[in-house]
Amino acid sequence: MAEAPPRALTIAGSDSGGGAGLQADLRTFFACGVHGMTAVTAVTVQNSLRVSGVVEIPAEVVAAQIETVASDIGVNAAKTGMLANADIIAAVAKACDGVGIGRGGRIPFVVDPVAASMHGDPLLHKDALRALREDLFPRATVVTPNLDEVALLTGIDVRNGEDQRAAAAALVELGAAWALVKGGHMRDDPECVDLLYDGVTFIELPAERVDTRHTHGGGDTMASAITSALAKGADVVSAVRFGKEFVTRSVRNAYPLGSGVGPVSPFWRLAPDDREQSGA
Ligand code: PXL
Repeated sequence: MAEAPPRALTIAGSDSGGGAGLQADLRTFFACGVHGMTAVTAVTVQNSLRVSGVVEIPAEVVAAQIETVASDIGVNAAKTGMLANADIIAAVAKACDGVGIGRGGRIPFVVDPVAASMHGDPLLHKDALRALREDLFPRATVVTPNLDEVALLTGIDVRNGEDQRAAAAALVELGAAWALVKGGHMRDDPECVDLLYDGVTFIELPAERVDTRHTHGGGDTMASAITSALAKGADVVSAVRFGKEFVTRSVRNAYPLGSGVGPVSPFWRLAPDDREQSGA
């Protein structure tokens, strides 16, 4: 009998197209050798072109999923994705406190503040941004916004490295232990530089910009790779470096699907060709 691997929990929405959301999270957990568990927050009706429907799960059912897996199976690290509304966010904060997830407890907590799909379809009610800032950021080991989310959360429109530092500082000010401001959306930059900050030290994480339009689930994959590394006991800086490397390889192995945007592939280790030989 094999030994049980570390366990990671994603608190996130379902993407029926299998590209992003909890499907991307689970793929990444398993690709990283971690057992993946889910607290489902919403079911999206979605393909490669658009999100055409959303059903939100009752907040108490989201909380019950967290409590039920934590009390029996145990959680070594957790992450959030789509949280949909303020009631769910409040219930997640309370349930996480109860089982020791987040800064008040001993279980690392990655908060990926998902607000919209890459097509701009909303995945979070506008009035829930405040709950995200006030209920979740102070509990976060690390927050992982992209630049659109940074603008919504801090009002800072990041166009260069200086803005990126100001945004990271604002996010730490909101209570996150670490902020990772992802630079992937600064499109005129030939590199894709992410910035990690803990209130003391700025750490720049550069990577090549991969030329593809198939990046569906990229943010989820990175946050899940970070969560996997934390579940295995890595410190935050090593976990984020691992996540950056992992997502760059996953984007390099993204594939077309449907007639819209295809998903990144966390299974790049199984890539059928030798694209992996050429890079990082
Ligand atoms: O990639 C962000 C994301 C998270 N969760 C769900 C999504 C998406 C993007 O489309 O659909 C359910």
